[in-house]
Amino acid sequence: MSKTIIGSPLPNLPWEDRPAGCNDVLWRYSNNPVIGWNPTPSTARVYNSAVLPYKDAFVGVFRADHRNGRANLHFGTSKDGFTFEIQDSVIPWVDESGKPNPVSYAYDPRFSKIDDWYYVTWCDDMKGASIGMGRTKDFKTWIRMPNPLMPFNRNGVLFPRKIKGNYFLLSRPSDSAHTPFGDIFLSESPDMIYWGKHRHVMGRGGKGWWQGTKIGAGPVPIETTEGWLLFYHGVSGTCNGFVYSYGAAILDIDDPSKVKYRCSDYLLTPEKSYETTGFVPNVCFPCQNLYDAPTGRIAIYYGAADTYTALAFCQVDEVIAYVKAHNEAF
Ligand code: BMA
Repeated sequence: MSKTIIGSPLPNLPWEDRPAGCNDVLWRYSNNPVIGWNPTPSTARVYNSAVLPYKDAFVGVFRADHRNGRANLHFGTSKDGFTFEIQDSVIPWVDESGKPNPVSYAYDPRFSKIDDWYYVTWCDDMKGASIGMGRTKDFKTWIRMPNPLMPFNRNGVLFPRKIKGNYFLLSRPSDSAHTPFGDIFLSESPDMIYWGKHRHVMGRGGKGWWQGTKIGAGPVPIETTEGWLLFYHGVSGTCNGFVYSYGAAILDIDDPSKVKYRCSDYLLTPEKSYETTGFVPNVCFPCQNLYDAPTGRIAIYYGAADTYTALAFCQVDEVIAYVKAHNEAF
């Protein structure tokens, strides 16, 4: 048992114990990838996707690259968190009056439940890459909200509850292309419409090179007794292109712009063939985690090689101990 995660039980969390002989903090699911090439008639690749518990099963918002190469979001369901029924049509966004309000493209969704609403954030087209935001209560009516931040920006990630009365959003200001820079910033809002009090949280760089080019928030942060546990991706610029790994940091519970601990080493880097080979090689891109608070078990969904959806597992106390033991302040 563990009392570290402040949250609900999820006894049906998709899970596999650490394999014998493995000493890594994070370990991969032995049947990865969980989603492969051409998963629905209209989609070539589904990856960088987000799954949440719903009743005694799961719901998800999936990044789907269509056969014309353009990305959009599809809704899907799962009984066990390992196998998915993904709709072949895109999420039909409407405005507050119910009028269709489609996106021109959408990718890298994060999915969070705050009070009675399920919120989606994604990379949206607002005359260039920006943060999109929308919400639903029933996975049938999807209400597109105003873009919270100006372009260019990506990796918008909401905190799962208000902090001192305000909503909080992490983001990564960028450029309109494949951004060769990028730090994580924080904004807050009283109503999910007006966002301000922008501040810097974490910069790229440090002693390790895995996060030397840019970083971006991954899944919705997990509330723990040590602070917000944030998994985030870090990018290294090699002579053969970008390499995406992911690591973790712990942010102050009342003021998440303060980094308490940040791990100098990655927790997972492209090693397996489904991570090193695909549409874009050498990419591990986490977008969502699920957890079971009483046992401290965490499952992380990550995109692999911009082609596959994969799963990794860890235990919260081990991750926190590792992050503290490898803390690097910068
Ligand atoms: C980023 C995003 C991600 C993608 C990654 C690696 O800029 O576009 O969707 O996984 O690049 O290609």
